[in-house]
Amino acid sequence: MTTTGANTAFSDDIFPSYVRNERFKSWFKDIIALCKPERVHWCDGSQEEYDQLCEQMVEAGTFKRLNPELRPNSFLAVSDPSDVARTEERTFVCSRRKQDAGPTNNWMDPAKMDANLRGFYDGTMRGRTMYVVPFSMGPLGSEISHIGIEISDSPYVVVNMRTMTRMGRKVWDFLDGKEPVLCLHSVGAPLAPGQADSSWPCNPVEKYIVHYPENREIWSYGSGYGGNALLGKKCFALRIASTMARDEGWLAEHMLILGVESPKGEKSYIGAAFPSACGKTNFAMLIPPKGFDGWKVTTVGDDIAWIKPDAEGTLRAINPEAGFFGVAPGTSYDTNPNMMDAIRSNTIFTNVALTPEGDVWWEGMTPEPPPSLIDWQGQEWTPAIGKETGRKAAHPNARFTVPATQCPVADENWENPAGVPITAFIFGGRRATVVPLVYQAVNWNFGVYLAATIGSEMTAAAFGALGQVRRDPFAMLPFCGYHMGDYFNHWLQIGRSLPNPPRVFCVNWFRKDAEGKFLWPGFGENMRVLKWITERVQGKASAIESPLGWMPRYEDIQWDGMDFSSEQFNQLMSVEREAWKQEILSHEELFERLYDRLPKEFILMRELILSSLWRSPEKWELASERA
Ligand code: SAT
Ligand code: MN
Repeated sequence: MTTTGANTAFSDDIFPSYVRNERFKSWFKDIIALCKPERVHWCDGSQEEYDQLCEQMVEAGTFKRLNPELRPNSFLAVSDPSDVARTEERTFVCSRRKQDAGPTNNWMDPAKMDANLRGFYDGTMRGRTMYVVPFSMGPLGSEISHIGIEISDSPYVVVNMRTMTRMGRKVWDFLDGKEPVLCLHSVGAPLAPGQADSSWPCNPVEKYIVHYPENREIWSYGSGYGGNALLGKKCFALRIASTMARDEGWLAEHMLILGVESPKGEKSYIGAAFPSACGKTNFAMLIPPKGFDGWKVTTVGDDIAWIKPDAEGTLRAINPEAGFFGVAPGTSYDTNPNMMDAIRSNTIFTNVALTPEGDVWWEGMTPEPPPSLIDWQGQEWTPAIGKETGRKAAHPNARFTVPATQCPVADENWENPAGVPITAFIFGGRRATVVPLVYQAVNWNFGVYLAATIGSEMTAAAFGALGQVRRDPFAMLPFCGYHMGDYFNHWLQIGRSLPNPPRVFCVNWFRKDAEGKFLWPGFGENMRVLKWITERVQGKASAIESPLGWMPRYEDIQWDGMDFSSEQFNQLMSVEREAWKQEILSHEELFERLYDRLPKEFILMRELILSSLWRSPEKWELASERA
């Protein structure tokens, strides 16, 4: 760790000797003159540095140390109530041309945005320490990895970045001849001399999360929270990386990566994309149910995948992250025991409730809440108060930050610099009606169409009419750093370049019956679907043709250990002609928005699905087709 006073700001000796990257150096001189910090801290990524910063935050009131006997080396942070989630409406993609950002991103002319932002950043770090955080997304030295440098005035960001990325001194040694992504972050709360700091400094009025894809730069202002501030995550690993991937022929995706191993030791790796609130993290750590002795599911990543074709044309994927930044509410020993074990120590909790014993709690963690708590806003909370006021003990978007090494089912190759070979992609949404449990696209192009038109019903947490379907192409709607139509074309192009592209599947764990009861139990039982998928890829499982693609019959799924009738299964898999015609027609809304760059293949594929629906019975059922 090196700390220097800002009085050395303008001389070259402000740089430690290991900082040699010229692009970074000239950028840094500009930034330090603009932000005017009190001092500069060059992060080395060591445990000592982490411990010191945590201790410093305990003293400042940002962190509360949890009971070391219950949660060793773990902390609770509670944010300003205005700073609890990503702010999509304040997120911008400032490409040089507006049409390159496309209709799904906010855009402003980059020169105008720069002038605008410089006003905000002028003196924004007064009274604060500027931390310089070198980090690698992906294992250091991997062909698929990329390096970033984040400048931030938030120690909370530094310690979270240490868990979520490979952060530290050694990153600089891998930078020679490379172009780092330059990331600037400020909480937007300068301190006047003698002014007391708040425990969660942020700017409650102004927030900007700005991406300059051509410059490979990110400027974030006003928020200290998650994806707004940990710039390696959504900003770099998805928005900027997706534009790099488009230019360089690879994929940066909002996907988990998991490994599935059969009792015979056959191993497959799968990438899966789901919009938020679809159980992605639970799926990444699935525990095989009764009847699946000897099957293993292992985790490579839970949120982001970088995927690159190798010399043989196999798609190889890495998880660019080094930790999990997971949603706490709903996580329990029932829903995700592996994650519960992972977060027993060395974890930063944000916006959860505190128990009198100095441990954490959130809605859904245990069937019954503890008798009394301090809620995420520091107020007393009891089950009675909760009932009366509707107040939650933990914020619905409360998070934990935990090193991936603590995952008990981390895959043996999760840090393999060569990545893991992907043989299937799964896309899913949350749909109470219309969409069957699982179906396989007839080919790559068809799979791209299905992924592009994936939708999820609005949950109570999201703004919009309950039950209304929001299209979330590839679960990338808020994360694609360029025109979504170009993104679809890029996926089609990747398929053209591969001798044997992965198979594509769609799933829906959330279909309900007429009474509103779930038709499928989900969680560990999803293993039954996963097994069929891996065996389809290996050419071992049967399927029949449906109006939507290939589907398993009842007898194609392993039912050992589960009581599920063929009638129940057929109900879950049925395809209703009228509902699907409406579904297909409703894709028009998305297509209209993207029309100028929509792949022409999509128009033809839509016609193909419609024509196969026309020749299907009013209600297409697996059983009737078999008869
Ligand atoms: O806050 S983050 O964007 O990092 C988490 C998420 O929204 O998935
Ligand atoms: Mn995510």
